[in-house]
Amino acid sequence: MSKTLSDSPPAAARSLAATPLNPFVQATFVMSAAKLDQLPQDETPELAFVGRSNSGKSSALNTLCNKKALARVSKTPGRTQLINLFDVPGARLIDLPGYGFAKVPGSVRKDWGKLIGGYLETRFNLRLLIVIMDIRHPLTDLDEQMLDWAKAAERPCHVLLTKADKLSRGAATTTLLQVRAALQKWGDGFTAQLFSAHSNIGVEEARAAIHAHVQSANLAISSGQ
Ligand SMILES: Nc1nc2c(ncn2[C@@H]2O[C@H](COP(=O)(O)OP(=O)(O)OP(=O)(O)O)[C@@H](O)[C@H]2O)c(=O)[nH]1
Ligand SMILES: [Mg+2]
Repeated sequence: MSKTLSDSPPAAARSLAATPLNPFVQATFVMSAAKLDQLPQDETPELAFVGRSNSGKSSALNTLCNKKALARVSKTPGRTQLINLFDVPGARLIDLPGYGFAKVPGSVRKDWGKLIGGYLETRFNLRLLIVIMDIRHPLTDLDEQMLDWAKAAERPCHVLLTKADKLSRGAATTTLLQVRAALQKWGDGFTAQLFSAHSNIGVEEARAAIHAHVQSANLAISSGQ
């Protein structure tokens, strides 16, 4: 039987980091939405990839799913302009447009803002934000606003400090520790790790962390917290 992200792990397998789970490899493209009312109205838990434009959201999603071209990657910032939806067993992955790209014309930026903001405000089934930050520019003002929003909306966040291949291991670790210390301001549900889509740093760790977040969200819901 295939594993689903919303299944409870067997009691003996609580150590998720050691569990070779990978429902992500079964990801399939569902649809692109230009408007919120096109999104499916069901209770499937959603995990959304958010972050600055060009930070590596689509690349991270592809790497987690072990598929090269599931979500479209580009050197040109602002590539993802629609909300792209992918099904995995028991959950849905959402690739959102990036924020903070200054060269996009104001009118388009306004539409994206509406789309991202509207998505975040209205999706009651949003369980986790996977916040992608380029390790060379972590915790920008817009990232902090996103974390503030997540805190207020009681949504946990797992930060992938991506492009870790661009730094030495020592420099990457120093940044990770600084980011983890800074995340304490937002509380327990805010975690961070190193990641690289190019050299596969942190891929298993990210799959396990995302799975663990989904589990604890399910537990909180089923116990009425
Ligand atoms: N070195 C390195 N480059 C990366 C990594 N991840 C992404 N990139 C590069 O960063 C650029 C942007 O990647 P995308 O995945 O398209 O970024 P995005 O956040 O989805 O961008 P938008 O959809 O435009 O917001 C591409 O040129 C990628 O090849 C990584 O882990 N390491
Ligand atoms: Mg993208």
